[in-house]
Amino acid sequence: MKASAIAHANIALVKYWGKRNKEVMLPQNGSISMTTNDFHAHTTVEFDPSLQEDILIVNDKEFPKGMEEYDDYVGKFLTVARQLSGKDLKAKIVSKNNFPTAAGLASSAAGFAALATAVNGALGMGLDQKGLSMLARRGSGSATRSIHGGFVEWLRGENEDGSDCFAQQIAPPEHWPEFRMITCITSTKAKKVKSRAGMSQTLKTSPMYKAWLETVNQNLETVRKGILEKNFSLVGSTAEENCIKMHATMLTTKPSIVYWNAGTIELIHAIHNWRDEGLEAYFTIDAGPQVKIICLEKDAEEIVRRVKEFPAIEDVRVVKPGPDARLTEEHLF
Ligand code: 2P0
Repeated sequence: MKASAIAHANIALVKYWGKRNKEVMLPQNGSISMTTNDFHAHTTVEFDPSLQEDILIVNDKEFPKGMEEYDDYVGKFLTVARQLSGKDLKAKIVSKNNFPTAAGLASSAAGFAALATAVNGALGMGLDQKGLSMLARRGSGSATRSIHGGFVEWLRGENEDGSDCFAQQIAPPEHWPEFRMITCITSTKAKKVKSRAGMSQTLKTSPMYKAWLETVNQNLETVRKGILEKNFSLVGSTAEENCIKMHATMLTTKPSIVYWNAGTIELIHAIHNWRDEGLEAYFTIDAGPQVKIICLEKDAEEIVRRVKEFPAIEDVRVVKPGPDARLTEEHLF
């Protein structure tokens, strides 16, 4: 009843921002992402009849009952896993990320994809990737996509029970190995507004949210087609447009949500200028200040060189399409 798994963070090209059902974790719209080859969570879980309470340790820090990380995330997730498996046992969970947590780098995506994969192994639930993506979704929406490697679409679905709301791979990593995202870390501080609270407030108060929903399906279609045809300009430009639209809904939320910092804005201008000069790069930004520059392998080195000239940039990591979530024999305890 012990298993370990590794899952990689994903970066969305068409974003998820808003739920239509908070209980079952259903999104207002579909989304598309690239699973990275680098940023990952490594998680070990053991279900143990002798445990009185769940134990959760992330990056060497314990999160007991009463803390948001346990109560609103892992505790709720374990309740779902226990219902599905029919095994009412307490668990010890130890997880480590190789990237900054809560800084707009989708740590919950990698974390819950790894946890769902490990729980499935530990409890012998026998879920396939579709089932795993639905289980991961109950922990965090974006985790749905990290079950698959490569380029992935999380389907919105129509059913209220979430039975048609899961992720599927558009293309494996080998399909487009030249695709790159350059993650530019402008701050490693935890963000002020967590995604979950932020998206809920946006849905309630942003006058732009309706326009977001009206145009997102077109973006999904374009990016899906662009990935299959390996049309870099189409994917990059649509991803950038989609990101700006999502941030427009955040900025117009009441009270306003501004995830960007000065370094973020500096890079946006720089990327626009580089493009005018013929260096083809686009950006995408999530619920945090980091800028992910979308480019092809041939331009990555030059872009990294330019990014490093900005004093505001604390770290630069280049990622490419990465693998599926998977079990590992390497246990953390
Ligand atoms: C995304 N983000 O598609 C978007 C872009 C942030 C901005 O998915 O409440 O941490 O756990 O479902 O998955 C962040 O949302 O939120 C996210 P919950 P999650 O990557």
